[in-house]
Amino acid sequence: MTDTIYALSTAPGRAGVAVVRVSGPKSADAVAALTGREPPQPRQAVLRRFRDPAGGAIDAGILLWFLSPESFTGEDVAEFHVHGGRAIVEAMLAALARVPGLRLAEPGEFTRRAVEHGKFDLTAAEGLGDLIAAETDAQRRQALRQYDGALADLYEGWRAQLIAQAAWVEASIDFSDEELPDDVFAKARAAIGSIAGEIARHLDDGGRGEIIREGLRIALIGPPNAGKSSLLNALARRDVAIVSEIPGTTRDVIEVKLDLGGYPVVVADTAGLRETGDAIEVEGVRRALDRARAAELVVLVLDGQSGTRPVLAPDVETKLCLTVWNKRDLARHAARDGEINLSAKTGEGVDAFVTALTVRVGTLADMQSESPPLTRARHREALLEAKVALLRALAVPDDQPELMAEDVRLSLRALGRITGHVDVEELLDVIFRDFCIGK
Ligand SMILES: Nc1nc2c(ncn2[C@@H]2O[C@H](COP(=O)(O)OP(=O)(O)OP(=O)(O)O)[C@@H](O)[C@H]2O)c(=O)[nH]1
Ligand SMILES: [Mg+2]
Repeated sequence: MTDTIYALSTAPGRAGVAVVRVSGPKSADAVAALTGREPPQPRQAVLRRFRDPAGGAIDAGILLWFLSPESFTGEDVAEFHVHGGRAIVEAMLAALARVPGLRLAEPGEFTRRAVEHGKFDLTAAEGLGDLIAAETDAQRRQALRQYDGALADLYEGWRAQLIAQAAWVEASIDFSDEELPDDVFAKARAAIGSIAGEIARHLDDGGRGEIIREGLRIALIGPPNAGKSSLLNALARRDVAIVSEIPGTTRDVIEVKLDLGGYPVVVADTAGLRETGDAIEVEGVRRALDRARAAELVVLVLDGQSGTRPVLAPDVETKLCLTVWNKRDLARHAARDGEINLSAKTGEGVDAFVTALTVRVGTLADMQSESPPLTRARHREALLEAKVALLRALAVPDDQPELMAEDVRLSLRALGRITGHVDVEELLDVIFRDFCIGK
């Protein structure tokens, strides 16, 4: 029999309310032990006094009862909403520990049970994790979409189409041409080709989903003393990096996480680019260039007073999204179209810079896009595997349908791994059913 588990579901510490959740077949026992009564009507909040079965009142609060399968985990679930004090929560957990058959949940165990009971798939579970971790609006929207099943629908949709095609390929192994409709094999091949194309396009989305999950990396680069550290401080609205009139002040890469119009970004200040004999500064310049190459976007910060622009390496130049001329309070540079004059010191022009940067970040992240983006390396790996298997299947000659069937099956497995629905039994059942319809 499954264990009955319990845990504090809200963040630990002082709060108005804390929720202690119990899930499993003995949840009703837990309610009886702590309230001395039967569970109330499902999904109806009731006020109850909670006490320790070993004696003594703990608190008064709200009790919610969910009857299997209509609960988060799919099991019987009790929720105790108590006042959010440390001692109250401790006493509730101690009281539950005394109920026979109950144990403390492991991290993620409630969600895992929800997946096991088919409440949602793995991608939705991951979406839920991301939703709880979301710090910006774009992250929240993306996570909610995934929790709502957008990725599961996409991947399961491909899987369903492939299962249908696999059935036709299998049929062409076992039956002669006369017994099958015309062009079965050619049609299956075309359909498999179009799914492979869709997967390839999905993979080739510039990593926008991962960017939103993990934050888009922006590197501030430029010559020494141009004001990169000053600009980072202006963006962060605090003194993160050391600013001085001595060229070559910044050596290490300094990163600040920011919310740019709802998009999560990590802005990096770097060492000023120049030829130098100072070994530490040389290392700083190397790190600056590495950071620029690793970034999605590069901002070139120049001194408007000097008006000079360094030549960038081609691989850095391609990442360049904005050029800013700093020290506008001292000199206004005749900027080219799209370039920005600003003063990191007075703040003049910084808002315009932030707006321009936000537009570029938004374009990269492209939240308006119709199809949901790939969000995790785990999905990327499995999709790549599925794509490679499908491309192999397409290369199989017409007279070897067994080989094609095998590759389609491998791609199905890879797709099924993403949602957690790898199930050969199911696959065989469906193939058989589809096959009968086909005949
Ligand atoms: N007048 C004026 N001075 C500025 C402005 N921005 C930066 N400075 C000054 O320029 C000098 C260099 O600024 P930093 O921000 O340290 O320049 P940096 O690009 O980080 O320099 P390195 O770390 O050496 O590469 C400092 O003395 C700043 O006070 C500005 O907008 N106007
Ligand atoms: Mg600096």
